[in-house]
Amino acid sequence: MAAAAMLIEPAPDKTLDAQFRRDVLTGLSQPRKAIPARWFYDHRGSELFEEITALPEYYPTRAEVSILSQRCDELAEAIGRGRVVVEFGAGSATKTPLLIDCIAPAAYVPVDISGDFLRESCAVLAERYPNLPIHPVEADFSRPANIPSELKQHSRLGFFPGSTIGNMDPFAAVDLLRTMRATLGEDSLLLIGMDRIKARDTLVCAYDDTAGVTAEFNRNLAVRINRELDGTIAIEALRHRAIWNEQRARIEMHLEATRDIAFEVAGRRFTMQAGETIHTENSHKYDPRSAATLLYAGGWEPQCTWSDGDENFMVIVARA
Ligand code: AVJ
Repeated sequence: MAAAAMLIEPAPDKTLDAQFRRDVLTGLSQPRKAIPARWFYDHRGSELFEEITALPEYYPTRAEVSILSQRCDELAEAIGRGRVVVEFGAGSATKTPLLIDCIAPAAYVPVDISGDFLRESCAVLAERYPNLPIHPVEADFSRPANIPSELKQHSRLGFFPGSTIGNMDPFAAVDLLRTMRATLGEDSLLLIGMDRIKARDTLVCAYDDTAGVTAEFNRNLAVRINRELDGTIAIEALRHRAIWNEQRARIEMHLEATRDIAFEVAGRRFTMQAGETIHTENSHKYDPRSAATLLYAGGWEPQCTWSDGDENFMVIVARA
């Protein structure tokens, strides 16, 4: 049975390094250069993202934390106690405890592709919650994952905070929501954070801060390519751009060449003309209706939606 199941599974994951190389080379070979946003998060990139969350212009983290802390009673009522929390992405030290404190879960299952991030966040939580069973799963959460079988008798709550869903275009987001439903199973709930559509200036400033941290975060992708893939990209010739795409309701980040440049990556040669960009991130924004439509399409029925006082951000509980 196990052997037969293995035969029909897709080829095992290539190593992360090989995936990075493939995504960068493919992305730089397209007529419109683009690299998936997941590759921002090397060690330095994760540090820079932490810094971003504390910037005055970057409202999403503060807004989400304020919802989770101020709506604890309502969250507990909507979710109930004793569920198994399955967090997609290794938990953040600030958000996960807010959830655990209000719903007293039966166990905590962080799913993350990076064993390092997993170990780190498990260690922090184990210290804080010595009686909470923690079952880390090292896996790509965009594929169906197996929840440890000893937890099967509990219903589950998927936890997907931070507006991470915003990095996906709606097609991929619906795919991911359906995969989460398959991972979580019958009777499950999903607690998801989504960033709201708002004034263009507020959005652009959140992704183009005056301290230049987001610019460094964006350029760090090129630094990583140079280091890990033998790249020769002239970092100082790349300018950070944050653009509001009104039609698609998303912030786009790009690295724009300020002059004609040529470089190598992994032995291959690429050129950029002045003004040409590498598209490095999409951050889709939703209003309550478009959020609900996305969730329905992904197999989830919204039950409750909460926003912060400024209506910057939404936290939604949906049921399978
Ligand atoms: C982690 C994807 C939610 O889109 O706001 C922050 C990443 N990029 N500043 C976002 C990010 C630039 C962030 N997410």
